[in-house]
Amino acid sequence: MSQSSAAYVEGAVDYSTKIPNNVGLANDARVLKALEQWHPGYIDWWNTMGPEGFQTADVYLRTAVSIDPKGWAQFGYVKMPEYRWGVLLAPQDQQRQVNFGASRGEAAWQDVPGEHRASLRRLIVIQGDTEPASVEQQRHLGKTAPSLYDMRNLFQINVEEGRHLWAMVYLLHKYFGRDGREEADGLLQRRSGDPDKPRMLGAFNEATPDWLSLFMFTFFTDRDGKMQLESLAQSGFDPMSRTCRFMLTEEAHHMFVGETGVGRVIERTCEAMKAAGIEDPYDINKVRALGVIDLPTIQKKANLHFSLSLDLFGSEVSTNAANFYNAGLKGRFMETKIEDDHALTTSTYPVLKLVDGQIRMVDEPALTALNMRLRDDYVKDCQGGVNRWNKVFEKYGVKFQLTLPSVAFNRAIGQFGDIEASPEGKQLSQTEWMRLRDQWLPSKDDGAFIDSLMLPCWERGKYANWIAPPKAGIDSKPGDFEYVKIEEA
Ligand code: BYC
Repeated sequence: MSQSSAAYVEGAVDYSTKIPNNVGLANDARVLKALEQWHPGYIDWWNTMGPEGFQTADVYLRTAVSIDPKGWAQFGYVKMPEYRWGVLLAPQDQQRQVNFGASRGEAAWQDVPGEHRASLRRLIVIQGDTEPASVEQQRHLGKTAPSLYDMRNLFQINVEEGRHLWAMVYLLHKYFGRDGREEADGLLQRRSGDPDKPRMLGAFNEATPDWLSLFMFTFFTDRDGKMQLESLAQSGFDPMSRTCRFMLTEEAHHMFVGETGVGRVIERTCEAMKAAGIEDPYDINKVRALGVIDLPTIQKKANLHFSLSLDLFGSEVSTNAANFYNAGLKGRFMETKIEDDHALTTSTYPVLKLVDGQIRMVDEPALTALNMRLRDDYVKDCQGGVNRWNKVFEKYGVKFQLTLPSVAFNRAIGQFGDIEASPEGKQLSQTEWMRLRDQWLPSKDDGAFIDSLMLPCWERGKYANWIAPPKAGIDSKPGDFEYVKIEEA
């Protein structure tokens, strides 16, 4: 595992440098020095903005030790500030080409084409900005963790988001000279929710006030991360593609935490309702009296996080997206599996638009409709998860189904950014919206109720009353495994 730079081989991770990597940093003095100079600022950011109150606790974390599909995860106790954040790229394919856009068929670029420099830098900075933002959003959640298992999963996600920041910062330092250095510094300066220096994208300035929000965020917003990374993994700029491909392997666990987290909340509520003989899921007071989260409130949280995440796809019709595609920088989900000309100069794509005040499907040039297409792929992916949640209701015989609201509901960006609509997609006046809003989105009271349940449950093998235990432990560990050693914190 650990090896000297002389023995550096593609795929293996070199732990001899301060920054573990599989990109030969030991032989790249300029970039190594730049990253070593950036490192203290990062650690400072982690110590002040990372998980609050647990920086000295031993946490059972996985660390990437090789990019080999079987061997990349090694589990062990680590204090988070000592986690080995590394620069890890998926293996290079010498035959890889630019697979779409005007340069289709050229050998994939190992350096940044001059004419695409500004666009590429912007894509990298936006991607990079989301990673520390999510750590900032989640920093206070450790204190109310419903179990050591959940706490460990939160911290695993946090350190990996930190690593994803490293991944983007490596690209900036390696390929963008002085501008790259400035952008890398900027990534440590912006702060989620700070009105003076906010993070770049809307959803990353929202609060993550409780654990149900965390699970919804990792289901819906990390899934946007998956779609965006899949599209960037198609990039003709090969280092970007390789970076994103490796990030995707980690992203899968984050979405697992979200999907199973919400699933476990649903399971526990259904179980408690059954035991108490409550048949009506809308009898909210009775359900809440059991100390579990009522199902309509779970729906409201899903409405909120789904709509915030849809905004992350940008405008349905976007010349930015067309330019990124034409330039070979950002492709479609599963680009190489799609059978068409991969140029999109003549085809069209159906886009939901607001036409004369009505929500209608309109054919638009496929090139400018790429954000819409990616969003459609995303909605399908979300629906799959919602269907799996709905199976839990069937299992318990509870008459309730979760649904995804209309894409026009609660939007700030794109076609529906300036209108109000119900979850069914019916347009509403401002007054109607203000009157009905709390039926569809978490109200202050809902927030206060959920907050009242957020009490720490840190006994080994125990879970807070509002959430069911997981089906299996992490790394096949037994139910009472001490995932975080709190007494050392
Ligand atoms: N908030 O043509 P438009 C993740 C801006 S999540 C604020 O509509 P475009 C993760 C846009 O920047 C994935 N501003 O959209 C998940 C542009 O500004 P300029 C993150 C927004 O550019 C969980 C203007 O509006 N990665 O990894 O086609 C935890 C007009 O833009 C928003 C990426 O997003 C917004 N929501 O698409 C941790 C991939 N939306 O240029 C991590 C990289 C748009 O006029 N980013 N604007 O100043 C992109 O591909 C694109 O920039 C976007 C926007 C998809 C975000």
